[in-house]
Amino acid sequence: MPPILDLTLRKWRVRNADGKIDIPANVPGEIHTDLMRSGHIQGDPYHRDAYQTLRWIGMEDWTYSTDFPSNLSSQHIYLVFDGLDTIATISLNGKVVGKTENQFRRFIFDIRRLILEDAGAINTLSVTFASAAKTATTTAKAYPYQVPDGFDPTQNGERNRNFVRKEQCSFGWDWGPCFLPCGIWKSAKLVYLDQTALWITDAAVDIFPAGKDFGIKVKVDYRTALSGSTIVVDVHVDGLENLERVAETQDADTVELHYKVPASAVTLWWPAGYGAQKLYDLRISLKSSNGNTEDEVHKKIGFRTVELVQQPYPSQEGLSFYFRINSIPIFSKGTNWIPADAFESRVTTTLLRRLLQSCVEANMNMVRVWGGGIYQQDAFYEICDEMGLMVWQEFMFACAMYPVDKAFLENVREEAGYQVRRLMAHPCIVLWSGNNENEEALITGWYEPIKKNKFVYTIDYHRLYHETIMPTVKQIDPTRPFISSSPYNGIISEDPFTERFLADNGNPDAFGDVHYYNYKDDGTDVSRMRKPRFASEYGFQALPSFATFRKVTTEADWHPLSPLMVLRNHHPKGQEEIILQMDYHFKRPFSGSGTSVSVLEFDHFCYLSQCVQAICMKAQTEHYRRLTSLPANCMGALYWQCNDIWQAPTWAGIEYGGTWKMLHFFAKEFFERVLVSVYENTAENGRVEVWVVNDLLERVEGRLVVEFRPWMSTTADEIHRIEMTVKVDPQSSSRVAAYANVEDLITTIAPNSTADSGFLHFSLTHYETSTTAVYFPTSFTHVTLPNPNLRFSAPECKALRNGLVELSITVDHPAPFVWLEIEDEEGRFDRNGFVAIPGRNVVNFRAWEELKGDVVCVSVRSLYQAQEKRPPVSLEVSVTTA
Ligand code: BMA
Repeated sequence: MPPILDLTLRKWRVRNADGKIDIPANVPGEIHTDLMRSGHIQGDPYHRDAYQTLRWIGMEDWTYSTDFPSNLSSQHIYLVFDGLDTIATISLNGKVVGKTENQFRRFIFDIRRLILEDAGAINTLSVTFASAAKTATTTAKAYPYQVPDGFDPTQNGERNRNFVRKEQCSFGWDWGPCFLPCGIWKSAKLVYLDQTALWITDAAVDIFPAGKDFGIKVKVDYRTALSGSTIVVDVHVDGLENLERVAETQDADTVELHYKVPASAVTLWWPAGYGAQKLYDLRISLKSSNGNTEDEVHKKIGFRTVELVQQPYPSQEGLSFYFRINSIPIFSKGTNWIPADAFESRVTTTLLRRLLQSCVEANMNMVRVWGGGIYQQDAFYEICDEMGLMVWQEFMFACAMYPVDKAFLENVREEAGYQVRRLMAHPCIVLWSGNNENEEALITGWYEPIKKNKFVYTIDYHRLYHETIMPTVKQIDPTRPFISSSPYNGIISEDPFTERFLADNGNPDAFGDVHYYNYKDDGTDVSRMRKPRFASEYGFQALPSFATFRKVTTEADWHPLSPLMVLRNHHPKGQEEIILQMDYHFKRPFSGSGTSVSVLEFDHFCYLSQCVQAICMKAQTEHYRRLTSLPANCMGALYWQCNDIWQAPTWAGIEYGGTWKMLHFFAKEFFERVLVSVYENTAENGRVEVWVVNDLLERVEGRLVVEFRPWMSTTADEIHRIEMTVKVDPQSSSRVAAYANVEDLITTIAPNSTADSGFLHFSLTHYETSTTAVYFPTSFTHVTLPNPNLRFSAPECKALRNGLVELSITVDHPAPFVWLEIEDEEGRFDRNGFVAIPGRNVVNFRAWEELKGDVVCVSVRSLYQAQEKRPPVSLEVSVTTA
């Protein structure tokens, strides 16, 4: 490794154009967090409508500067930026070194001729970031024709984002604020390269199937000032001591090596739920033949094969669309990932680990890194590798048309190449996808100019995704699947390359993936939903918990339709839609339209919005899972959206900060590998169908017990039950029972009962495990619940050594949607939003780390509380450590 100077350790300052603000800065970091530290942003930028008043920051130019001594002389001196956000002019000692316009590229400049080397001389380095919003507008204006930017005023953002290669949602999105940060957002360093040094600038590692075995291709780019010495490259994989090298090529600054790895020599990497995630340490070292100098790079790799199977069926229209890993078809279960913060410097490895751990704990095996955000930091993919979370990785283009002038395409080509080389060693990545929804926008004419001249935008689309990104990806990473967009209908032929554009065939559900949203109809009525091969987006909004929302708002905002609430919900009519969906299922916790409610009513509104979101998402996800068997053969359910960028009403299942919404607890159940799923088939006169979905590679055979429990029951054994034997083949779904309608179902089990008098509980025992499901036969608008008299029966809890706390709740009558909240303690419950039954119900709280306080406040409520407008039952729990 040549000597380096880590520029992140230098003292930096940042100033605006007129120098009125001149403050210490952080590298890596961004302007907003610098301004927060200096007090120029007072308070939390996420507070209320602060994001609107802070918009001036994104309109200014900002100059970051530092200095460094000239204490090293070298033949070459490189300045390396791993990320500049975004419109940057880099100067050294007052002379321009270079200009960059892409947040997603790494830049290396040879600054040898500009550096001051005299002893005692001080070099001044500065990076000026021009306003991305202003640049976007100027560039768009100068472009020969209009390129629709997908702007929606409800998102309270800036225009023309499509002209700047910058995180698209930083211009505002339907779930996120517009801040437009700028800054040196990744590491920065100087590399001194002299005659005795070698420097690896890039190392791309491709693991691919080679017949029944694996191949490893390592491509190393390096720089050196060595002359007359050959470069020797060595690749070592821990545990695979005798790698067989099958080819080697060497150019002036590149070496490419191919190795063969017998399949029998490796332990495979598997997605979560299918096996272990074996990772191997790979070391690439470069040496000069005289042995004096060297450099090395480490990567963690895994061996697995990945195929995106798009094959015809013998007797039906369309093609399959599913991932086959190590020859096993996998039903992809998971969610869509957005940036975890508007300010990336606040996204720590700990936060990423908690969020991704939350995904695995909810039985997910895939996350889709959506194309409107950022290519995630290395830690994200390392954790996904470790946890077995497959990644559907998009290129950062979303919901817009994009320019295609030469400079833009060249910029994108560099970006795609860099990102693919950076990420391709990760076994977790199973797909590259060109963009989010741009094909749908194009083909179905989302924007006016497209309707007027579709040819222009179709040719542009082809240039960007088919002629620029696709060949770049295929050349570097030829075996990993690539699709040009999501949603996508596949291709008609490879040669000539011809896409089956989304609207160009009769049955879009029979090809590729779909995005489906329907906010108008009852979100639990699956009869209107699509029957796709793969559902890569679907969702409903809910509020964050009141505890979370309260932190960034004031009392005046606590109304479902308060101006602030409506402002922060960036989805048009989002609040009304939440209320509409609530009306299908529950009694409103307030009277009237929601413009004036009490604090308690608003608290209940937050809670109820989460109940609604959870049941709608459960219904839709189970619909896709039931379709796993032919004819639909649906093989994926990735809901919108995993996480939140701030505290607002959004589609997220996990709040900003990491608290699980009710949806995420439901996800844990609706993604279980063996699922009992009950639904009312409204297309068939309300027939109630009981299904078992089996994701396992083995047949499920077991006893299914169905119990009816009256809401008025006061003891745990006041139930009616029937039992049946079920058998379900591996990796399939099967209808195991059907009843003419809800009444038929109820009276079969409990002869004198009615649909509104109780609920059903299903439990399926197979081998040693059991799966349970709850079914409410009617909407809660019709049910009168008795007061369950919720209480905690354990005033003092023991924290077990692994950070687990056992809490118990006692009720007099069954209580649906029992919801626990814990204040100021970071962790998650093992279940939540469940039906408590008379007697003691145990819930475990597991802290992410050590439990901090010995007194924590836990509150619990149920639907009864919400509808009777009673406060949640709160208790201070003193935790003793075992
Ligand atoms: C899809 C996504 C996002 C959006 C979400 C909710 O269109 O791709 O762009 O945030 O729906 O509207």
